[in-house]
Amino acid sequence: MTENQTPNFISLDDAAAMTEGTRITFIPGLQALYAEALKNICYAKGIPVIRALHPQMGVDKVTGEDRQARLYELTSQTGLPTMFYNEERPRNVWTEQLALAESIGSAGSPTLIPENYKHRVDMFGLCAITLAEDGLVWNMRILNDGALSRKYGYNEHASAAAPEKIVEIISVIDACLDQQAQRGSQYLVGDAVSAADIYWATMSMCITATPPEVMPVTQQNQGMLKFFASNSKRPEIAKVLSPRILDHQRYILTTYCETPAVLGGDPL
Ligand SMILES: N[C@@H](CCC(=O)N[C@@H](CS)C(=O)NCC(=O)O)C(=O)O
Repeated sequence: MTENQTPNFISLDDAAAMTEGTRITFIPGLQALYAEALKNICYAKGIPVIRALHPQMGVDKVTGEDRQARLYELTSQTGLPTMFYNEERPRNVWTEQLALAESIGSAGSPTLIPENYKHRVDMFGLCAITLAEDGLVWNMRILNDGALSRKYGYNEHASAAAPEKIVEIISVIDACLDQQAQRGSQYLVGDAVSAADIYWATMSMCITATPPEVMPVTQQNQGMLKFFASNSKRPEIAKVLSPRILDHQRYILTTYCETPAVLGGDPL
């Protein structure tokens, strides 16, 4: 995509009705992390993505209808992103989305799920502490009270425990990168890029201040960017955010992902 091109978003109904291609739901202008990461996975795999509009939580002001009713009807859930491929069932969970991306990727694209099973154990373990229940994003999401965090188990006790869990996860990743550097690898697993690198580099933007040459500022994401940057300044997090973590994030995003990120929405 060239610099000035704004991406086109089709409707959810159109995406569901199509019988060919890879369609993924997004919120224009917002790097919703699971959607952003899947976009990066598809980019690394050379998969052309058709963007569709993800309906937002809440009720339509005019009709009073649940804005996600159609999404629920189509996918039996409402999480962002959902992924359609050809006429197959929609995929809503990162493990299924990753497996699909791996299988439909372009010839010559990197293998993101390592063939070596020991490496695969490491790769899925690192992804799980990043994306799965009680992982990095999960805990970041319950730092504050709100409609979304309530959906993910926010309560005072869980929220108070979240920062230490985030710190522990960052420390695991940092130790892994350190060990790998000593073996001469700049990747989280083995000697090549894997899904762990792409998911971590993308999702860890929730605890870093990411510059606009990597993540452009839009009307839709400015609040989120401020929140992410403020997380990076929490003393307990700042202490474990090593240059190694930041260098790896920058290297993966600028080498394997589309940077600056293409978001649509209203750039500032
Ligand atoms: N279901 C996805 C995670 C996506 C996700 O948690 N999305 C959140 C936003 S960060 C969402 O849209 N939640 C609203 C909902 O599930 O209704 C997965 O497990 O791979």
